[in-house]
Amino acid sequence: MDVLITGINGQDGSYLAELLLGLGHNVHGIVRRNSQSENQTSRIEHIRHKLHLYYGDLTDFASIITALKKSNAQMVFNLAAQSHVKISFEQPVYTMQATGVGFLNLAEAVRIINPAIKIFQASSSEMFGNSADGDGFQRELTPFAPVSPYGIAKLMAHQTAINYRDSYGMFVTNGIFFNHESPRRGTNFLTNKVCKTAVEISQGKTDALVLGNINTRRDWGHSKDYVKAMWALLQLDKPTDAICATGHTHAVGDVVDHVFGKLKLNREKYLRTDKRFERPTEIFSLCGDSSKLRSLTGWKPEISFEAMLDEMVDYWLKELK
Ligand code: NAP
Ligand code: G4F
Repeated sequence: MDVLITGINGQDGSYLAELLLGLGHNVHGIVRRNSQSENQTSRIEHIRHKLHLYYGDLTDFASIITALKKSNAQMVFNLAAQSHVKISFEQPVYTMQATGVGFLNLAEAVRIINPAIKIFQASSSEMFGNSADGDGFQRELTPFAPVSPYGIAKLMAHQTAINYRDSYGMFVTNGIFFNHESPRRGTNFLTNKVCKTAVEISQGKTDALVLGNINTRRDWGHSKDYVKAMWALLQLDKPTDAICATGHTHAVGDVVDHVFGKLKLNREKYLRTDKRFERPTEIFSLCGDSSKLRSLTGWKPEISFEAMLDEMVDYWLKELK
């Protein structure tokens, strides 16, 4: 099968490409032009010779049409987005264009070219804002109440997906994904910032880890597990909306404690906070109930929070040696 991945050079895109190549599919991807050419394929360099890549951008309708036509894809995974919540406050308009309208461009291009193409949309737990059920979990029917430009843009895309399903009978599935990480995570996201900086401290290269709010809680899983859920969702007979999460929540401080503990670093000595890393509005606690996904597909996470952080620290110990 020919499969197209937008955001193929991102954290999830690179793991999904590996998974699909392993299953024997022809993998196509959209990459953005960058003035340093190695940046545009930095996470997929090791498999680049097996991929079919097209320059494009979700804000450029013509480039999506070209990629759909050239790839002849029967499935599209929309993983491209301006995906950083804090940066979405600094670039709200671009975030709406790329993360919100970008999905509309893709859905419309598929409708025009071949409405039988199946679409996976990477929806986000950020759409819930501070909304939760009485027991503290977020579920598919928990009301959405986003508190960031990114969350609002993702909700636009999410509702557009449902509208294209209802209006045109298209196969468009929303995976409502909670935080997921790996050594390939951008180093300006919390987990990889902590892992990389802690290793630098342990090697005497820097003397502080400076964070924003350390009391917020997230449901953190591993990207490698979550791309398996994306694939499983598109194998179902019908499109749906489903949460992908571990069901366990940890505070930012727990990430620091685990990583500092592994490297034998003293939290009081090296951890500082600075308002510069806080957001204008914040989500205080995320914890997802993925019962629906688990019963529909049999998916379950295999990599624990601790094993994931250990892998990330080991990656940086090797990389920064
Ligand atoms: P990521 O590492 O930031 O990757 C995003 C990818 O999108 C990158 O390859 C980036 O290109 C590309 N991109 C950005 N703007 C684009 C545009 N206008 N047109 C085309 N491509 C564009 O994100 P991720 O962690 O892999 O996440 C994948 C998707 O899942 C995203 O949509 C994200 O919002 C969503 N999501 C992620 C999480 C999570 O915790 N990771 C949770 C819920 C939902 P470059 O490589 O050139 O930068
Ligand atoms: O790692 P984060 O930046 O991830 P955030 O904001 O939860 O968003 C991620 O998960 C979403 C799913 O829920 C995705 F849709 C989205 O694309 C992205 O992948 O921050 C995690 C927590 C936040 O509460 C943040 O305020 O860590 C807190 N934090 C504290 N200090 C920090 C920092 N976050 C970052 N990035 N940098 C800090 O210095």
